[in-house]
Amino acid sequence: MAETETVAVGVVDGGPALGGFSKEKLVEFLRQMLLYRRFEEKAEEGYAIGKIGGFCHLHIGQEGAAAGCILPLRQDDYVISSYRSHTQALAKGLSPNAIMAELYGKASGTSGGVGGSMHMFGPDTGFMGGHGIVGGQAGLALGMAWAIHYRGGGQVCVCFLGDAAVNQGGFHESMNMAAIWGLPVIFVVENNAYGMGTKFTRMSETEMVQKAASHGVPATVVNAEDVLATYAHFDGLIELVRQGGGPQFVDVECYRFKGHSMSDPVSGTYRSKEEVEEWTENSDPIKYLRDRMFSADLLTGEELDAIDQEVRGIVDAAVEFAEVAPEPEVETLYKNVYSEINPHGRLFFDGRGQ
Ligand SMILES: Cc1ncc(C[n+]2csc(CCOP(=O)(O)OP(=O)(O)O)c2C)c(N)n1
Ligand SMILES: [Mg+2]
Repeated sequence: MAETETVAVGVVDGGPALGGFSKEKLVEFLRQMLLYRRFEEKAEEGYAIGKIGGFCHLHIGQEGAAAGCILPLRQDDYVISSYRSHTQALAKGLSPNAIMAELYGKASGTSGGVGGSMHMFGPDTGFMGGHGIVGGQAGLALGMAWAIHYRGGGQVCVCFLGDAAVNQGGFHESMNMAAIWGLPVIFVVENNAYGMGTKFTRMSETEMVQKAASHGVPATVVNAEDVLATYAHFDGLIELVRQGGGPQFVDVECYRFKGHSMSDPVSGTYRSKEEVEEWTENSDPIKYLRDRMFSADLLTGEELDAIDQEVRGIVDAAVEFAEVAPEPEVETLYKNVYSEINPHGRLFFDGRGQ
């Protein structure tokens, strides 16, 4: 269960509330997380029946991190992430249709169907990928934070990383430079305790928050099972960073309910079936919020069903969209691989075998 107990029932703007959030806001959190869950379930199904190929890493169980860290952001703020990022893309405002079409490898996908599950992109919404190299996005986040600083504008860059990324060199170089330049970036570790089949405690002699200490970056911990605490925490941090407070590091505790990827079993030699069952039963961010809303009389069973039906409809429509979307043209195989202009100003791939 979430350890952060910030929730209290009260009144906000004349209406009933939980943890200082209005009923409307609470319903939005629940709706968002249910959308992520139903979307991932459809992705899982699509993969199982061979409609989706390649790699596919699901975010089921970690929805509180996507909602709590991203929903407080502005549209023009940036988010960058790892390969486990379908739901973060949804949270930042990418269309479910385009994300599903990308999973299906279709031309209407976020990356024209050539990126697949690991490479969702939506520059218009500030979602800057979807990156397959563990920790690789840290350096890119640093660059984006530098661009924000250079251009002005008060944006913030949130960089999601897995717990295995904090032992990568590029992560530490990025933290160091962000600190000395005071850049507007929040490094967020979605700490699900495992990097594939290796437990974090087996690959690190120090606690997660200590990773930031040598760089002088303030570090905090929040439990993403409690989306309200996570949202409140990030709302405050984002404002601090936006006002020029410099970088932050957050250890966001969560648990992955599914296997590392669709090709891995849910549990294996590295974690027991009982462990997964325990977390799935007792630390589900959706159940946690739902139950709190039920006990505060802020949600009825009928309301919950209606929200669930609505998001299921969105996801079903995304699948239908992806099913009929066109395949990418064969020529797109050559796009975005090398720069299209050579030093002589001519296209590399102009059919003349240069
Ligand atoms: C530089 C690099 N090394 C190894 C891999 C292979 N690899 C893919 S995912 C992964 C584990 C990453 O775990 P974590 O960062 O905790 O993220 P999670 O999968 O838990 O979200 C590894 C080692 C890689 N993609 N990039
Ligand atoms: Mg991990």
